[in-house]
Amino acid sequence: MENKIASLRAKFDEELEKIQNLSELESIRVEYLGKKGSVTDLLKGMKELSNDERKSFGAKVNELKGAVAERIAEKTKELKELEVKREIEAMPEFDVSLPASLDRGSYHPITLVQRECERIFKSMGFTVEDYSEVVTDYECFESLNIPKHHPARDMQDTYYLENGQLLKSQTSAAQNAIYRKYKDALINDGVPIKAIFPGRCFRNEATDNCHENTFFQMEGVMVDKNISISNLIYFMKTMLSEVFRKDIKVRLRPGFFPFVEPGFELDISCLICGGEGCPSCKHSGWLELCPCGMIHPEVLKAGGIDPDEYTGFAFGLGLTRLAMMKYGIADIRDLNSGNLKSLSQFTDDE
Ligand code: FA5
Repeated sequence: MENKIASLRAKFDEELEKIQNLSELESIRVEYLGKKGSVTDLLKGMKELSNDERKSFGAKVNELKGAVAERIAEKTKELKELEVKREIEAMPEFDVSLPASLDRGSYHPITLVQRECERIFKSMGFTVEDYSEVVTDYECFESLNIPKHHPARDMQDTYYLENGQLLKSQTSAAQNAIYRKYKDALINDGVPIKAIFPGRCFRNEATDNCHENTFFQMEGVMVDKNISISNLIYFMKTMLSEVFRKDIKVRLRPGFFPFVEPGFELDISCLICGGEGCPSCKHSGWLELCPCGMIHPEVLKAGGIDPDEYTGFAFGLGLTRLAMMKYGIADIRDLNSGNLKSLSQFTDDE
């Protein structure tokens, strides 16, 4: 019996020596250590042995099993290192001194308008903030004066996660955190809060030419002593004239959002049809672009700011719709299409 062990070990060593790659190694592993493998087979002959012989033979078979497994592990490591080496050797030479390829990528139209808006607001003293896409119910609704079961929640068909959090349905979800971040500088040092926060929003919407389920907004807030609607209108006008660099028709009408009072809808005359009416503006000639208003006292309070002392405005610019209007894209769904042929034709005109 012991001869069998020795000759199996010798056979294994000889075969292992010839192995060239990991798949051959796996075959040999199964051949020796698998359920029906040669090492396991050795145990079958044990029935004919005496108790003592069986004990010592069993121990030797186990020893062989361990040694075979160890050699296979060593060989695996060796072959993996060899594969990496071969891959590196097969890589084409890379010359860092060569000029860059002329076939350059391009920015997405939404990135272009986002950057443009950021540039405009930064030049007017606003900071640009980043915010999470997964937020709490408090951030997205309660801190914005929308308690649980408030009918205003139905205005946005929100995606809830199993843990109770949700995919941000509006960039307003960042307002509370911004007030908390800057309130001490406002109260103690008199530094006005001036911030914009662009971000991706998600709503379970039926899509059409001007509605997507995933789209970008850019929120803006300004809080200080004596901020009024005139300040709001000034910043909105400046932003639109800088983005479009031509005269565009806008209208301001009353709008309801629980987090502003008074609230407005700022619409833009559709630039796809020139205001005649088309699928991009739902045949109304106008496109809702940037709702806004004076921040509700309850929202300031939730942010740790005294509404008797401070006032402010907030707006929620539809960045994706702005990209549509700026670049004459008639269907909002093209922006999420990933179609490089249509998306790569816009360039940064700076
Ligand atoms: C809001 O989301 C408010 N949070 C905006 C706001 C902020 C109001 C601060 C007052 C003060 P609304 O649901 O209307 O409001 O969305 C704002 C803008 O986002 C719309 O005017 C539109 O331009 C854009 N928008 C909304 N839903 C979609 C959608 N499904 N697809 C593309 N753009 C959308």
